[in-house]
Amino acid sequence: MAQFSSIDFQMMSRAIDLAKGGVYTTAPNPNVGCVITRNEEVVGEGFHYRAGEPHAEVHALRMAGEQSVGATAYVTLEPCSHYGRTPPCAEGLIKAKVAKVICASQDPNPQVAGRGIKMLRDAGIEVEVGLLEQEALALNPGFIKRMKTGLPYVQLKMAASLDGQTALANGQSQWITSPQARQDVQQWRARSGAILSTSKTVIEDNASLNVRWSELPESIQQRYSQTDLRQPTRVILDRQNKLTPDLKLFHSPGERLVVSEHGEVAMSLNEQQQIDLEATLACLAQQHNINHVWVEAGATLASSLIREQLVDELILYFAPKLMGSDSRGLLGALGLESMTDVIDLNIKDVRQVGKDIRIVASIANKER
Ligand code: AOF
Ligand code: ZN
Repeated sequence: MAQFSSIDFQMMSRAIDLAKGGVYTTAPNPNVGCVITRNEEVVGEGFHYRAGEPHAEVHALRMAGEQSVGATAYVTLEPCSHYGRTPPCAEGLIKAKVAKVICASQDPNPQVAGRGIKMLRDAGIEVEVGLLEQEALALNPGFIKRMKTGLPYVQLKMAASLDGQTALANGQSQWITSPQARQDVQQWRARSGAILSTSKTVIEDNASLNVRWSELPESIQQRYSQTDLRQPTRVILDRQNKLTPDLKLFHSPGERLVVSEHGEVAMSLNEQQQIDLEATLACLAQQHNINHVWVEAGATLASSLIREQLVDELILYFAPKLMGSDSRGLLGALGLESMTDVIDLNIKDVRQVGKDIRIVASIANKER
């Protein structure tokens, strides 16, 4: 393992911060940042903003100009080696005559996967890999999971009273959580490639399930122009063809993919005659290049996704309310028979959003 200096850590941290500038815009491409230094001074920096546009290294090299000769480049992802929508960054770094490249992690894209590093080394450039690797990998959970497994990263959102209930026995449920929590949801939607829901949820709430500029937090409105933010693709499971054309879903901005017998995504049924969720997610990742799925639906879909170990992260909002056990709970049956099978969570973040509590947790005992 290479020895990295404190300047190295500082510069890679800067590159990681820069990369975050693309969280709402780069999909299906990864978020990547780059800093170029000479004599420990920053001479260039940049990040990837949108698929089809220049990669992080190109922006940083343009800014550095002649000063890239003999410089060190810090990149959060291995520089690419392939002609995609843009020419290979490894070639750009070689032409710019940098002396050293430090990357946080390898690119899991099979078109790159170490070839970028090899190209640089073959050209006599010193390359080191692994600086702040975990932090850099955390920039792109969806891209990495899609490249490595052919499945998207799945975040499941749920909202409930403090005692875990979501609706009264008579079905009344709307607005358990505060407007601030709903604004927070808008921000998560804006980061994701797709929103997954069911025809039941869409019909009950007449939900448009898209990103509404006016409801996004001000910090996002100030930083991004309305036209730059992408709408996630709305993916609706509709096994029984219940969706009707009058629904808001069909009259609001954003693409739609209906999963049904004759829908844009052909459904495959499992043994229980339910839509095969893994096959659906695989189709989204592999045919539609979706890295990151945000799920907003009811207890049935939530339970199935958890049972099938397809969820990576839970985003739970708890409102300071009590609803009692004659209400409906967050999840349906999980069929657990032993305490050793209980789903263990790792809490990643807890905070108050408006009046509510938000918990972000990953699933600890996931087998894949
Ligand atoms: C880099 N620097 O900033 C990014 C990289 O379609 P293209 O040409 O944009 O290529 C996309 C692929 O390039 C993407 O799948 C990933 O492997 C790599 N992304 N590489 O050197 C960057 N965004
Ligand atoms: Zn590149």
